[in-house]
Amino acid sequence: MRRTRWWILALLALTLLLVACSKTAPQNTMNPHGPTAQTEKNLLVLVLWPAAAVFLVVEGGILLISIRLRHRKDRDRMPPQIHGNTRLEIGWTIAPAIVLAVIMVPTVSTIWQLARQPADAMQITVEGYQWWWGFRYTDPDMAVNYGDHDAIVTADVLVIPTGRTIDLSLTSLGGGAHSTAGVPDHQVIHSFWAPQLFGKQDVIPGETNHIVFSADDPGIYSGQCAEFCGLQHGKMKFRIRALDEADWQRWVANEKSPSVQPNDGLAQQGMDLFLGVNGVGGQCIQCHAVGGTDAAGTAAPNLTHFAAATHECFAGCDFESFLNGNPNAADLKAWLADPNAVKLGAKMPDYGLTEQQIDALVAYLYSLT
Ligand code: HEC
Ligand SMILES: [Cu+2]
Repeated sequence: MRRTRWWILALLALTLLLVACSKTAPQNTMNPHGPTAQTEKNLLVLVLWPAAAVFLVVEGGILLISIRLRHRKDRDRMPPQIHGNTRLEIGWTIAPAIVLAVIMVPTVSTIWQLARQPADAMQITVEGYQWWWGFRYTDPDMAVNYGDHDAIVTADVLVIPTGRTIDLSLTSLGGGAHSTAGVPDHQVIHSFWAPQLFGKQDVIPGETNHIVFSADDPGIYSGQCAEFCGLQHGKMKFRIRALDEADWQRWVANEKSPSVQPNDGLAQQGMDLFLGVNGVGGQCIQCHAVGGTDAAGTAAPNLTHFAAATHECFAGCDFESFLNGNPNAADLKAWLADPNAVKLGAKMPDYGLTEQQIDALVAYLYSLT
């Protein structure tokens, strides 16, 4: 019995160890891809070595003492009892104080360094909802070229240019719906975290925290909410897509333009249903916006360029928008058929759509490139 228990423990330890060797770890703090993550990693490693030394000395000491001074069968008397050792006690009070004082210098200076907000940084507001992320590009040169020239707004995937310093303003905007007083409901604390680019920063209702960062190389960096925020906290994911200058310019030009008018019949039907032009449907526009149409809801992901290649995932990045470059119609159909069946608690109701209506809506949504 004892033997089996040891075996199980040993196997568990081995599993943990092997899991740590994974090569495909997209959220690895130890593999930074930008100066902010690099600075944070440097500090982490700097503190890690003294911490490891302290761990070895303290735990090693405990082990050594308990082995050397353990009770032995043939001993029938207590060993000599000693009380205290002033020199030792003063020593192990002063030593940690010195270690902490030394570590404080690089820690505080790193905190100050990372809190700097350069005036020329690109401004993007991150909006935390239950349970998805929205991104608002608030710089004047990022306004769309139609309607009231509002900011470019996207969801799920934060697209950025490489090498540019980005200043994120983190806001918590609740569950989407608003009370009659205009106050967002379900405002809770989230945390924005993409380990390869930056560490965690809390997203607090009524406050604006900042993350200043940049990405060195083009690529996709995954992130997720890191503060328990309700039922689907675990599926409140996002991706950061860093583009080189040419791709970035193309992306911006596309996002600035209104949604394309569908030219095939099914997509056109979907659009009518979405907007409710024939007296059927029309619920979607209570919450969603599609640039260049009457849909201007702000409680849910902006769908203007839902099918842009960069919008790789939807509904908190829990579903892929494309599979091998083709529309992932199956997942989108399941979503429209009953959002709560595939993401329990999602703040999008089931509208009892027919299969034909769902097909039309899917065709419309995938026409929004
Ligand atoms: C009551 C508000 C509301 C209405 C009405 C609504 N939705 Fe949604 N929708 C949401 C919310 C909230 C999400 C994000 C949910 C999540 O990820 O947890 C969402 C997500 C989506 C997404 C994924 C978007 C993305 O980029 O992540 C699509 C597509 C979508 N809705 C389509 C529709 C269609 C089509 C209709 C009309 C039949 C509709 N919605 C009606 C609230 C609504
Ligand atoms: Cu969250």
